[in-house]
Amino acid sequence: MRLALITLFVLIFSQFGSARAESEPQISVPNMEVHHVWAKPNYGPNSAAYFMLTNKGKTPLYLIEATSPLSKRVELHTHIHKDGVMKMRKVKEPIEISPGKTLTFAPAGYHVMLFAMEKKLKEGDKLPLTLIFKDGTKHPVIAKVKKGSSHDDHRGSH
Ligand SMILES: [Cu+2]
Repeated sequence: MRLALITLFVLIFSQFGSARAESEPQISVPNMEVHHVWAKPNYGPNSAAYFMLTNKGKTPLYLIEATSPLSKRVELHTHIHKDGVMKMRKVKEPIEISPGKTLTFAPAGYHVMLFAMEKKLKEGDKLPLTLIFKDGTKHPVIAKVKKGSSHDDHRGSH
């Protein structure tokens, strides 16, 4: 009886563990957490990646760059409304994340733009990315490739 209870407990606990896995942070250091890292399948040669970054420290974080071995040109982008049209724009200044705040990279907002990829991403692929901060720290993450909802297709032009 006791063994059965323990087995049941282990089963429930491991189920819980696997359900949580996707939202578990990929970066978990004293001053930040990064989770929900994902990328779009390619539409043409380019793709875009997204994540959520929480500043758990007491000073602002500044994201300045992202890199990937699958793209020679990676830029941090955002969308702006100009003359009634939504356009992508390269972010030249560091992206500040205040203490306690979470910054969400998402379709139609901030995104990591990957140009001229060496390999087309398809659903289920994994895309390695490195996030680089103003203080020189670099954090590797793996984006899971999946489709977003249809309205947030990343088809903007440059
Ligand atoms: Cu872009």
